[in-house]
Amino acid sequence: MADLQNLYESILAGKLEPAVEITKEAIAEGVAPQEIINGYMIKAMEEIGARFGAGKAFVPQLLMSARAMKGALELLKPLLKGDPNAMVGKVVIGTVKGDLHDIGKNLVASMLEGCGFEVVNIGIDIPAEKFVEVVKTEQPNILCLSALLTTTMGYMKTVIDALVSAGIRDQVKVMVGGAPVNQKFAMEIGADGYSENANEAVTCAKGLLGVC
Ligand code: B12
Repeated sequence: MADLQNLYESILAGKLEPAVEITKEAIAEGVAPQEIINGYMIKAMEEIGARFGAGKAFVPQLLMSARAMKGALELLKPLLKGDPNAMVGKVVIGTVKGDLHDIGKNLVASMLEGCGFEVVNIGIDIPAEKFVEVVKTEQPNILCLSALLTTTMGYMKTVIDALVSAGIRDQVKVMVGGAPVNQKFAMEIGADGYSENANEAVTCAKGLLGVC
């Protein structure tokens, strides 16, 4: 049996190799990807974040944990993929300017892809002008914005304002998320949707398109 508690410990300790090995074993044993991700991987990232917040862990440790999580997540990504013929809608997703966090964003992207969305993932540290440009060229149904810092979450409003200024706000739904973001904030900045995690992001996205 794959030692999933050890997967949690490995990510927490920033150890890539054991994290990858245990994930491989769990996949071979048929453990559901959602259980691996939500039950162990995200919990480890929450714990390292809490330790960092309490001054008991530092940036290099966050980076090591992020590396271990990303490596293990890479193996699970193909298992989150769904039927490409059942395309529900198109999504552009990115982390806003000033913010380099991308693990949660990439998880949301993978879940959406797995549930039938075509996803254009444009990366991290994205300025408003770039979001506007990509919405014009890709013409997505939904623009997803991610922010993990209290200092960058306000930039989501800058992006929405830029869509308004460019005259394209009514062409695309805007969904926001990230640890410091909540429903109230989402409504205040004029977003159409918010969800707390990657699973609910799918429900929210389908709801915005009226397909559930
Ligand atoms: C890993 C990490 C890093 C890594 C990021 C690596 C990477 N490639 O992403 C590194 C080391 C680079 C980093 C840097 C920094 N970090 Co950091 N980081 C974290 C940590 C530990 C985990 C984040 C994570 O990956 N979580 C796991 C994923 C799966 O969860 P998630 O991101 O929340 O995403 C889920 C939801 O939020 C949601 N979601 C996310 N995006 C979206 C988008 C949409 C549209 C939707 C619908 C949903 C959604 O769904 C996701 C999946 O369920 C958090 C702690 C925490 N608890 O969040 C701190 C944390 C976010 N970091 C923090 C800080 C302070 C920093 C630094 C400023 C540290 C420094 N002094 O340099 C820098 C800032 C760099 C920058 N400019 O961005 C603080 C933020 C505090 C604050 N209130 O603003 C936190 C909270 C740690 C803490 N407790 O203090 N960090």
